[in-house]
Amino acid sequence: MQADIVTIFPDYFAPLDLSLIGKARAAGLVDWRVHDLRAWTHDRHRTVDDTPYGGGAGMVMKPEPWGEAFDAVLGRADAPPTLVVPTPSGEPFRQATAHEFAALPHLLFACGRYEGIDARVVEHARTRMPVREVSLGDYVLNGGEVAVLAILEAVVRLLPGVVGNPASLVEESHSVAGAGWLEYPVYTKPLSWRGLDVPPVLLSGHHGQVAAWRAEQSLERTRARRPDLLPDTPPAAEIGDAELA
Ligand code: 6GU
Repeated sequence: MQADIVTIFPDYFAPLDLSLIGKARAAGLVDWRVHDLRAWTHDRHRTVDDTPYGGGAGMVMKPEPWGEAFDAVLGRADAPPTLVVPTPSGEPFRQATAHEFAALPHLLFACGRYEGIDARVVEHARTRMPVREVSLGDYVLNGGEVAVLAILEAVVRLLPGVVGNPASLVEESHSVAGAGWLEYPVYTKPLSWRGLDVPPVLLSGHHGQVAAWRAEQSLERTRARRPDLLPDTPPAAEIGDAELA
């Protein structure tokens, strides 16, 4: 997989080399290039923003540097990449989105800042390549850089050979979390720590009971923290043991 990242803060991406993703790069499984948007400005001050038409607070990123940046990336590629634009007004970025992106050979990330990028940039880009505007959640970051770090980590760990033990990915997708519930709590040694004991069922050696306990914990957590993930939450009493097994 190839990734191109266009940003006014290239330094944000230096830590990528330290991570799991850095190892994947060293192994030739992924490569990325970070481009400074200001390389495609032509004025003395290397201006990338301007005031919004229609008025309002803040600044908007000018279209011209973005157009030239995309021209440069497209010009070097045999086939158009998929443009990924992180924005709080995008579609939700989910695990399913990470799987979709992991199947693509080339991603181009556009990191906006300020109040966003002139809307014509995405409009024009759509005539040349597939575009995905994605959001990490219902809160506002100052720019796309942190979002791209998160997206890349979610995507690259799905590439064959990146995660040391592929069984952990399989387990993940077959797990309750993979089914759309939150993950159950996990424990390791010591058995007793600061007066807190590991739940005895986990020591029982009874696989069925362990699985049922984990499913129940997942469901309870999901109900408490993310009820939106459950289709139509019936009252607790209506959920029988059969459903939890
Ligand atoms: Cl993807 N970008 C920005 N700037 N803010 C966000 C976001 C993305 N997701 C949530 N907030």
